Amino acid sequence: MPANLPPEYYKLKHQLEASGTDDERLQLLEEMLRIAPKHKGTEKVRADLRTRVAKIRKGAGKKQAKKGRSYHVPKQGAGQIVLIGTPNVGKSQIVASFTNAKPPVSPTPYTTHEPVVGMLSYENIQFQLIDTPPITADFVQPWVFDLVRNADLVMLVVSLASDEVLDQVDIVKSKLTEAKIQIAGVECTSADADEPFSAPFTKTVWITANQMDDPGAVDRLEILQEFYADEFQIYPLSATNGQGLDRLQKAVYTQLEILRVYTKSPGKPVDYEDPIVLLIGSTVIDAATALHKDFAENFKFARIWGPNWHDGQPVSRDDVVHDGDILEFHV
Ligand SMILES: Nc1nc2c(ncn2[C@@H]2O[C@H](COP(=O)(O)OP(=O)(O)O)[C@@H](O)[C@H]2O)c(=O)[nH]1
Ligand SMILES: [Mg+2]
Repeated sequence: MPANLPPEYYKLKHQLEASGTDDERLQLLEEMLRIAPKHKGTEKVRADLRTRVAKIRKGAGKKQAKKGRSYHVPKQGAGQIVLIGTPNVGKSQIVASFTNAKPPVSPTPYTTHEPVVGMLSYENIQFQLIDTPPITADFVQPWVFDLVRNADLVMLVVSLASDEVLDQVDIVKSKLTEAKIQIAGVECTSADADEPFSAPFTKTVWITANQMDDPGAVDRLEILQEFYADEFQIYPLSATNGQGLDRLQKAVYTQLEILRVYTKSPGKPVDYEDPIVLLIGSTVIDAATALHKDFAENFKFARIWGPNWHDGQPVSRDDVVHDGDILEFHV
């Protein structure tokens, strides 16, 4: 027998699945119980709601319900990238397909409640990807914006399998504006914001147009580009077949303004497996510091190899290194 629950019920259900605290959940569950009509078709739904209310009440007796969460994910690897977007666009699938982490992936929306962190290998370095709960017009976990503010790069994931692809951008855009996060390159007019930005956080946000493998994807990508290519860099991707990943990774590498230098011990071969990742403009002593504090403290000189140098040329601490250079420290 169909339950015929009112639309308001589903709205609450969505909020419930994205909610962070027991207090919040309890309130939502009670409201859902209140508005769920009583008849044969809703018996199971109502029983389930009552069980969940009881469970939270029992738990609350044991431990104080947390007031609101915040998450800080310590940076690892060459850069931290946060994936955000509306429900069901494939954020979790991207992390599941391309990293070692296994966030829950599901055709049912609202399956992600916690940040899930995975490392994406690109050549011999790694980027840190963070999966987040969905952003909707009605609700977003406030801590998602903490992750955004801390990130080196933000991917606004949309789905090319959906006709709502433009709305998927709009919703996230307006939520970022509400959170006073300015998107780099996107003009924030006062009509977007309820008040002028005092100290805006400016973030680079790229559109990752996922589900490129969908039969309607090419047409939708064209529409997306027509509307948003001026404001965003757009990267088509398929989380299921990997199409577009290589181009995206190369772009990330360039965007992060990083370089790799390699090290060798005197008389030994170069270690190409484990580069030192530095920001463009870094010096020999920055490389030594990144390697080990002893190398920096006891630094006498280094020899360097690379297209900008004579083979094995001695360099001093303040010389600027280039991508692909090889360093041999003498301490
Ligand atoms: N065909 C196809 N399906 C995808 C792709 N990415 C995600 N999906 C599917 O879309 C659904 C929602 O994915 P999920 O990662 O859970 O979405 P999220 O809510 O944004 O985290 C799942 O059934 C995925 O398997 C893709 O690139 N191609
Ligand atoms: Mg998810």
